[in-house]
Amino acid sequence: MTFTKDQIVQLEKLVEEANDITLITHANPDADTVGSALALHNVLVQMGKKAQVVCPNPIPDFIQWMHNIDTVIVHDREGRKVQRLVENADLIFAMDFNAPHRTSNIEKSMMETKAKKVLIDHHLFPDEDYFDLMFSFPKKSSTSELLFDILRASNYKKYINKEIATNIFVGLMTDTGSFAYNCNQPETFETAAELIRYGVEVKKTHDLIYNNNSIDRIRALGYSISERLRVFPKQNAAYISLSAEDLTRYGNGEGLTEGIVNYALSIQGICFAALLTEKGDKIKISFRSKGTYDVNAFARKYFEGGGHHNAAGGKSFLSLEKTEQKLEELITNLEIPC
Ligand SMILES: [Mn+2]
Repeated sequence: MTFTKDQIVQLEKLVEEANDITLITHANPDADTVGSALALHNVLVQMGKKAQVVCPNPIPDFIQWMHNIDTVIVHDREGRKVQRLVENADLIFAMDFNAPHRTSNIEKSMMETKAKKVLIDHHLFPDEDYFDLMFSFPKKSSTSELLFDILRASNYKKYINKEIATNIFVGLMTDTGSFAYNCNQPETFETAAELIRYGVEVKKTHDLIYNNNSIDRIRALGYSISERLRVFPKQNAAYISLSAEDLTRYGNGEGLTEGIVNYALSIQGICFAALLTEKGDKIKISFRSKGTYDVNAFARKYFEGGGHHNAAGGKSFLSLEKTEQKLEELITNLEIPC
């Protein structure tokens, strides 16, 4: 399944008619949402459009080097400005999320704006009533890969340059865990090959993402595994739980706990993993699975979240301890094939 020529024509028309364009990322932005937004932003600016990327909350440290990252406006820091940019835009793009509520503090402005609304995303169940035009392809590895397909199929192909290709590559690489999952199809690797033709430096880009950890992050990882990991061998499950105090001890930087859940999942015989982090009045939860167990359904049913089959997020407004209890009770009753 791919998009139609008609969708591309509609997209080009919406862009042509718009002067003020705002590109929105999801809350707790990752490299796919930011990379795809910045890549499309680059194209729009080259076309002479007034375009702006906005984020609900700060961008994690590990992607702070991305091209044009310093142009992004963050709602947590400049709320009024983001509100104006969303509400007064002619056209908004939702990059890498399926419904306004995924933007937390930008949701209200998204509901009030008169702008035309375009979705470019690979999450299941997009909010069809909200968007005027949707590029929704859950089979795609990443929104970045989907965007690259769209650019190449449109009049925007001529604007693709090394910076755009690199930002897209970062989204693709990180959403597939360095080409390890969500990429069991030749097209994803063909996309990567094409991005390299546009000048992407693979080793350098990989090092900037994966070999660029702060000391705090590495120490937090060690602590999480040695002190905060609980394993349920019978249920093929494991989880890590970090209190606000734990996070503060390691500086609580943006992206401090990024990827830590994958270490729980990497244990032999573990096919369900979760990471709980205490953030203000809520507990943020990341879920991962290997194989057939659907953590998207699990997160939706029990923790007000969702995402993908093997990777999802959720939240809880119980205390950390109560959330741990709830999760453990669920785990104990789960049948997780491995
Ligand atoms: Mn994504």
